[in-house]
Formats: sequence, C-alpha cells, structure tokens
Amino acid sequence: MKIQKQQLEDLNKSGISDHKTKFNFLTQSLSKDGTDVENIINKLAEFQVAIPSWALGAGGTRFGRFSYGGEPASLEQKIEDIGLIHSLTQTAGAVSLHIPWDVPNDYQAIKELAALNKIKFDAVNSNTFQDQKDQKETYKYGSLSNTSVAVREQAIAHNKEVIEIGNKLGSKSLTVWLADGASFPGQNNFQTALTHTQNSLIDIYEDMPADWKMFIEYKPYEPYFYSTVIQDWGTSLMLANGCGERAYTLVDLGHHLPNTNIEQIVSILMLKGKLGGFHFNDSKYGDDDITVGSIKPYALFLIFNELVYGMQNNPQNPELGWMIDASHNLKDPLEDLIQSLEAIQEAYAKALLIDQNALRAAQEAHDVTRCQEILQEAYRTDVRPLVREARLKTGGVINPIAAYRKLEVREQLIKERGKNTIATGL
Ligand SMILES: [Mn+2]
Repeated sequence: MKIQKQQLEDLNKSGISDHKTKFNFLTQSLSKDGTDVENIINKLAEFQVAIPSWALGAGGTRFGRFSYGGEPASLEQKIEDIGLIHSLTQTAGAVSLHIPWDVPNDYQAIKELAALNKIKFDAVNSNTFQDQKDQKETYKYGSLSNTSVAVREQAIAHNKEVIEIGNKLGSKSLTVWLADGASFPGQNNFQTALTHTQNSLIDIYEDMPADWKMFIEYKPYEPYFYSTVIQDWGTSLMLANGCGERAYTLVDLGHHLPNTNIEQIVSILMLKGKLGGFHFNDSKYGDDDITVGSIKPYALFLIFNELVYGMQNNPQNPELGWMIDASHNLKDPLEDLIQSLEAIQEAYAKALLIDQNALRAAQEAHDVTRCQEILQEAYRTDVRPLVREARLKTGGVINPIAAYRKLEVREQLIKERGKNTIATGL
C-alpha cells in the first residue's frame, strides 16, 4: 500500500480552516511574548525519529503474543510500513535495524526501497541476548562478559558482522544492549564480568569505520534479576570512556528504576559530550515499553527541556540518534507509533517554548516559585497547532490517526498480507 500525495491533500481540506484559526491565535499570543514561532516550526519539521524494525508487529509479553492482522512479514514490508507512517507524520524518516532479525537479502533493492520512502538507515542493533539457529556457543550465561573466551569471541564477531551490514546500508552507528547479568548472588564475579565487557567492547570499537559511533545502552535489571553488567549510566559512561571518543552512552527511558531523575542524567551526559542515543517509550512500573507520553508526559517534557538545553549549549555533544523503543500487544502497532511520534513532537515543542533567559534569571535570583511558573507556563500551552503546522509544511497531514483510519490502512494491509502474518522480532 502506498499513500498518494493527492490523498493527503484531500484529507487536509476538511481540517485546514479550523487548524488555521487555532494556529493563528496561538502564533499571535506567543509572538506577543517574544517567541520565534517560525523557528520552532522549523525545528519540529526537521526532527526525525527512527522506527525499530521490530516495532511494526504486535509486541508480546512473556506470557503470550497476540498477532495483529497484516503484519509485515519481510524487511521490505517493514520499510513500507515506516513509509506509511512517515508520509502521514513526516517525522519517521529513519529505520533502526535489528540483526539478525532483519538482514537484507538484496542490499541495493533495500536501499532503493528506503530511498523511495524517504527512509534513512539509523543505528544498527546487535543481538546477543538470544541464541540463533545453528549458533555454536550459547549466550545463556552472557555474551561479551562471559567467562568463556569462545562465547566472547562469537559475540564480538556478531557485532562486527552487524557493523558490516550497517555499513553497506549507510548506517553510521552501532547500538549495543547487553542482557548479560546474573539472577543470583554469587553467580558472577562483578569485576571479571565488567573487565571482559570492556575488553570485548574495545575490540568491537576498534573495528568500526572511522566515522561510526558506538552507543552503549544500560539497564538496571531484566532479563536477569539480581544484577546486570551494564546496570546504569555511570557504568555505561565508564565503558564508553574506556573505548574512546566515538563511544557514547545511550539513554532508554524505560531502563531506570522507578522515580529516577532521568532529566538530570541527560543533562550531565550532554555536559560531558557523552550522550549519543536516546530511546523513547513510557512506563508505569519497569521497562514496560508502552506508548511515549501515555503515562508520564510531564517527565517527558522535563527531559526534553534538558535535551533542548543541551542541543543549544553543548556543542561538545554530538547530534543524537533518536529512536522509539516501544512495543506492546494491544494497539495497532502503526497507530501506536503515530501516537508516540505525536507525544515526542509535543514535548519537544513545549520545551522549545521555555523562556531560557527568564529561567536563568529566576534561578540566579533564587526565585523558586518563578522557576516553576516558567516551566509550567510552557508545559500548559497547547502546542498541537505548532506540531500540525510543521506537519503541513513538510507534506504530512493535520491529524495522522484520523487519516490512518480514514484511509483504512490496516484493512488494506490485511487484504494485501493476510490476517495471520507475524513480524519477526520479540
Ligand atoms: Mn532501548
């Protein structure tokens, strides 16, 4: 299925006058306060988030998986699905591949298909948390941290292969997330596990092309319950520093213990020039991987405040690799991604509205009340007209979910692919 430009224009006709009224009203009131609305629209229009190749199908839990009709059965179909979301939102202009779930058969054809859909290849992800068919060594007791040289070598070789695949497609970064850890006290020697991990990562790092970056992801628990080798941002930063200047920490919103101050982590990493990648999702209890902004939109806004501050004030930090890392088993996965993209754009727009000069002055005057007022003034602004305007400007639709339903995208996909297809992934 491919959405035609004319269809998008037709969809926008009915909502345009209502949109213009709201947009003009908001622009007027923001401009009066000295906000550069055009600058915000441009920033929103430029902002692109990668979609992971495994998020196009319905997610499972450890208790089961209920497939959604019309799921993409091949990498080609996954790229087409991202193309559909991108044509509606103009915000999903990249794909992040998980290897070995999505190894291309024909590289040239995949590159052409991606270009046709205006999709770039973002970070590639290695997978040493599962055993694959015909694999010699098992990752049951760890991969890059394993006490066995043979297992470590196999895991290192896999990461190098992922770099090679990514390189053929035009990716420029490798994301490493390790499931390595222990479920019981005494099972692992912490120092040995970390030392092996550092040495394995250095081996992989040295194999990367000179213009590549490595993102090291951390997580406090799961799939193991007593300890993980890369448990927090401090450990990730230590490992990144041990590898070299093109290794960075990756922050995944769901990979923190409850109530962790993620915005502070983001801020400090950017000050040190070491925040490389960012994974969006939301959660109530643990790494729940639910729709961005569905549970804690204010926390997301505070995180975006620090991201915006860092992007404006920390030239030592590289441009970030943004990805949605969410998947669950209830909603249509494409509608879920559209909602996540919308939440990301809204939080970004609100953070861009914060009067940074006024905030600094209030901080210096120790006017705590005013500091809160400044943040919440931005947060309480309904920025949806700005997000819609950015979408219109780049050729998207005013209301992507409504458009998705009106075009009967899922029904079309089921017609094309059948009811019982299952996407690769978790
Ligand atoms: Mn992640």
